[in-house]
Amino acid sequence: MPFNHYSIIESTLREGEQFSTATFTTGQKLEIAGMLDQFGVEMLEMTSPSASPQSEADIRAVVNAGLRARILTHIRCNLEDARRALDTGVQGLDVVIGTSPQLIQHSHGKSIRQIIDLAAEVMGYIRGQRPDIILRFSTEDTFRSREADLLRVYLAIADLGLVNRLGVADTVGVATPTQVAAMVHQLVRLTHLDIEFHGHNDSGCAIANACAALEAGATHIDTTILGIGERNGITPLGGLIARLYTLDRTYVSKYNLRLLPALDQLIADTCEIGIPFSNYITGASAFIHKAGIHAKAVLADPGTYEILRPEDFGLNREIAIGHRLTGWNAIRDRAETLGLSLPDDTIREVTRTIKKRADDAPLSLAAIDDLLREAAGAVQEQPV
Ligand code: HCA
Ligand code: CU
Repeated sequence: MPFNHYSIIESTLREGEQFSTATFTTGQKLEIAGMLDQFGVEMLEMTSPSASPQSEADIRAVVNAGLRARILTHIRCNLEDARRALDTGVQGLDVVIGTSPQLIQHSHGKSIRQIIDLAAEVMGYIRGQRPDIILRFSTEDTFRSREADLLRVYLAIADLGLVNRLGVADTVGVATPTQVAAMVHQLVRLTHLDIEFHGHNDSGCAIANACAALEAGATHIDTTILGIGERNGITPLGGLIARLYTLDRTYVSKYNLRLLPALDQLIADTCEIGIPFSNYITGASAFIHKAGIHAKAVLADPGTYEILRPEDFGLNREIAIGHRLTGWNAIRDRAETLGLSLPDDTIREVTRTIKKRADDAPLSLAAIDDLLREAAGAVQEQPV
């Protein structure tokens, strides 16, 4: 069962750094890495040391932080990048080269034959230098590459016997879950190597594609916190967790789920973006129930309208009651919370008042509490 032994390659410190408003200081990188390590992700991917002097120094700083997570860096397929990356002491190298006609033409200009020869040279060099390193080879823009080209490249690399993992990358967010499953399944069947999926979210399939990859036998999924990355980003860590949790909570029980809100907030603050209202688990309205029918059922059993339990993430549910869709069960629950025991008729009357007033504008909780207390006073004043 792939869901029982998959690993997260958390790429906030690589793909995430490519997000429009992300520029992490060394201190911020250490903080993010430390919190992700506590959360329990298995691997942290960092920007190539070839990107800038600070990028190189930051890898060394994170490598020396003594984290449990393995530290990887992400490099282009060339000897110079490989040499610099090996020098940082990382535990893994993620090597990538474009194979789609678009990238062959406009990125590196190499033929498929030349790609295979270069990759063989680079993989051989890395393995020769560090027999113990975790080595991954990935094609960039996998899903716009010709299938025959991909198979030639992947099989040639697999046959070298040098890499631990093959990566497939939906670089432009164009793949469907069916296409991802077919590609991953093919690689699992043909190579028996670990398979990684990296998916962009341009057309909204990044989480579904990651799930399809796991179902087809992928062993590693790339994520970033809040999904930050190039353009509108990749599979978000919290979204992947929500997807897997709702299949079976045990699939994510290895992670410290209560740290998720702090992780999302840290990146929202660092990148100066808000957490979207629609965000998985940590969006402001993720656990707010509103309509009277929903509120009644949730008060009886939260499982009626909640597939994720907020308390598992250190969060609370909220029942919104000051609006025209409210119901008297929710108002009664509020009265009970206030310690007021009111007859049902009175509760129904207060509910009618709230609905009427909320037709003009929603009522605050304080305003509702006042109405309930007033009603309680009136009830007490009545002769017995
Ligand atoms: C990039 C491209 C990449 C690589 C993914 C991978 C992509 O920014 O270098 O190495 O698996 O989306 O293709 O992020
Ligand atoms: Cu990417």
